[in-house]
Amino acid sequence: MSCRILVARALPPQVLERLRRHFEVDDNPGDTIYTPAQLVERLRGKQGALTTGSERIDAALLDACPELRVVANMAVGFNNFDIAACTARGVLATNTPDVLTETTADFGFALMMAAARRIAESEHFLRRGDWKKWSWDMFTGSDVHGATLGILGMGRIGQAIARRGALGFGMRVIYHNRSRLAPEIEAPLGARWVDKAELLREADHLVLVLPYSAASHHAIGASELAQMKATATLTNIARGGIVDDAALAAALHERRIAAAALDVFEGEPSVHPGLLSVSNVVLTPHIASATVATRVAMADLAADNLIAALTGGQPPTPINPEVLRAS
Ligand code: 8YV
Repeated sequence: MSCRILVARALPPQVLERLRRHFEVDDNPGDTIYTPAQLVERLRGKQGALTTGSERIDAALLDACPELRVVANMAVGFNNFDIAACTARGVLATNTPDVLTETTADFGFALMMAAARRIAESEHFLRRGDWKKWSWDMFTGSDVHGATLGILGMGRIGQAIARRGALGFGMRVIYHNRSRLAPEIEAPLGARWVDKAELLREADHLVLVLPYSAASHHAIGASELAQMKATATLTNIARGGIVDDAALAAALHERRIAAAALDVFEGEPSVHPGLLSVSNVVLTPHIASATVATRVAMADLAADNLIAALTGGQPPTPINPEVLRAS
């Protein structure tokens, strides 16, 4: 008998079709966001789940759904999973690294450029009908080429952004990460590891690409913003909660930094009202990985993980592979 799975959100139809060839699929064509209680209800009696960042998999849910054997997140980030709780119960968790790296880096770079060159702000000005004349200082921003690119979190996506900056725009790359990159990765980028204080002090354009955890909560708050240059920009494509959005709104309002660009927010899809009311911030609705090709690749990889895990294969991208070794 085939396994039963829940596909918690709407998916590209061809991927759903592929899953139906292997499993009894409970899907969500209306793309409703389930409450935690609804999610438990739908997961009861299922062996697998395909989730997105919107579904929380925690100890209480796992205890209420003891048949669950694999949770496949369609995201590289997995702060919506309690991995220790999964591992303790022998539940395999998987994510979708690599397939979104370049697409997400493209978007991070685009956001950084939009903040530096005031693209969204000037577009709003034009649409409002406020453009009456040219003037020398109209929407003057700061250069990207030749500037210092600061990267906080130098994993796959951070390195892809560094490549764009160093090789495409002649930027000087500095980064801060728990661990230093191998010299053979640093050298072609001219990338230099610095401590966090130097990163904040030196970066002309600071991009956040670190995973969210209790340790990275409010990694950028009022005191970090105060250490940045008044001309600097801040771009967050990592996770809401890494930036203290209230502190950032205040800093932008008082022009303590020049501009910001945010794709992720604390408590999204709600956005701090202070961010909505300042002009020097570019705001996008968590779309850094949103190209058709990449979203299909992410869904396919999540499906590959589910299919392998529930049909005796080797899941390609496990987060807690120790569960596989133990079984
Ligand atoms: C997803 C992301 O779109 O992969 C991630 O970690 O943040 C995005 O690519 C989002 O998490 C939905 O699953």
